[in-house]
Amino acid sequence: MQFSRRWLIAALPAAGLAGCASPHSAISTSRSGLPPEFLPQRNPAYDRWVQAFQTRARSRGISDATLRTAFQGAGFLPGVVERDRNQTETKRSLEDYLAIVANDTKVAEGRRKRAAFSGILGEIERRYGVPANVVAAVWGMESNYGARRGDIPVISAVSTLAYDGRRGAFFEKQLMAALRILARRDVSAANLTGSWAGAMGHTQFIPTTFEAYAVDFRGDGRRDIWSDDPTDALASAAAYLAKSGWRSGQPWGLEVSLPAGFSAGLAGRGNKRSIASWRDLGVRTASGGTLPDHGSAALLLPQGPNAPAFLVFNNFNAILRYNNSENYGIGIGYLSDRINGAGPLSKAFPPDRNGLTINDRKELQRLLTARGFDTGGADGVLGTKSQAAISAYQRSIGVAVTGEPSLTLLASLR
Ligand SMILES: [Ca+2]
Repeated sequence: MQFSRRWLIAALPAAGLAGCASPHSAISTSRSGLPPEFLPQRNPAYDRWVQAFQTRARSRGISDATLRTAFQGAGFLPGVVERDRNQTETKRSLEDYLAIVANDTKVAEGRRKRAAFSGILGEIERRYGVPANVVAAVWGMESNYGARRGDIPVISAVSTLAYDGRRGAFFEKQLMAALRILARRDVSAANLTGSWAGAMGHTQFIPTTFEAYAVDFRGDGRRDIWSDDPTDALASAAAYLAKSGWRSGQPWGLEVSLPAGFSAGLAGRGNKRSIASWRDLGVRTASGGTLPDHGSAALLLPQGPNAPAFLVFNNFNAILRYNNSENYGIGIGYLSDRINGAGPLSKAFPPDRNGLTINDRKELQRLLTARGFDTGGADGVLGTKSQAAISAYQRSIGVAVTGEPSLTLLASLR
């Protein structure tokens, strides 16, 4: 893909990819109604843009009937522009990222889903060669196993972004693809929904990705990644990975242990070596065993040599075609292993720059909340809500207001 989906929907709070945004900042997308900023608003300049666009669409073979259906009730969504302008590319640490996207709740739900859909996941594995636990992990990562498919009308969202112009050409392509999806009757106009940036359904495919990779698994004539039945969506995720070079029977990678004094300079996806070479360098499995050989591999040290280390094989790159972020790739791999029954990572992450471990941060959040300074949960990830709570607490006890955690602050709460 030319455009990384991570780039497109980074920090996306509206649906799916919850891991990129603080889980506490998610907007409500309940069926009972969208927030007002996601309802069409009068905008004559947008309307003129749509008129001109429709001429371009007709010249590209989109019928009047499709255009009428697509734009009926569609309109300018101010909330979409606001999200697009305020995207903060927060580079989360792997530890924080995993605490959000692959925590114990996500693992338990993944195990339940894998069991509940074992029949269809097995069929998908036989057809595409992508294991059930990996497909389930993608499902969990993209839409929290279908719980967050996105309720924002795609035509309105992507036409607003195409009109707005910051990434106009890209979103006009998405809009054109969305119209072809409607023309093909994969989905009705009313059900063509997704995130504010047009990522759709269980798999959070943008329209051009849908066109390239979505499949109709049962052959009923529709590629349906939106409905409660996730069959097509799960098959589409597997088809995408298969087309991205997934090799059946091979793992994505594994956590490894490094010998004392190991040179971090050997890490990086560009530095592939044979397994024999990694073995010679003293790299072992996390439990100290001999490395398995699945072809050449690269070593990833997302938080340096004193934090969990990973060796990644060819299939890791297939995952990155889905979403070009190493944290995402490790997140999928780790969650898929956990869904398969594996335990947490062997090596602990070192304390953060303030000297706090994740357990310290969770305790801090619990204690602040107990004192009436709501941190919005105690996941160990200190987002804007935790910072505000720390600031309010600091103000209340008359110390310098920094919003930054510290061991002293934690001790004062105990
Ligand atoms: Ca179908």
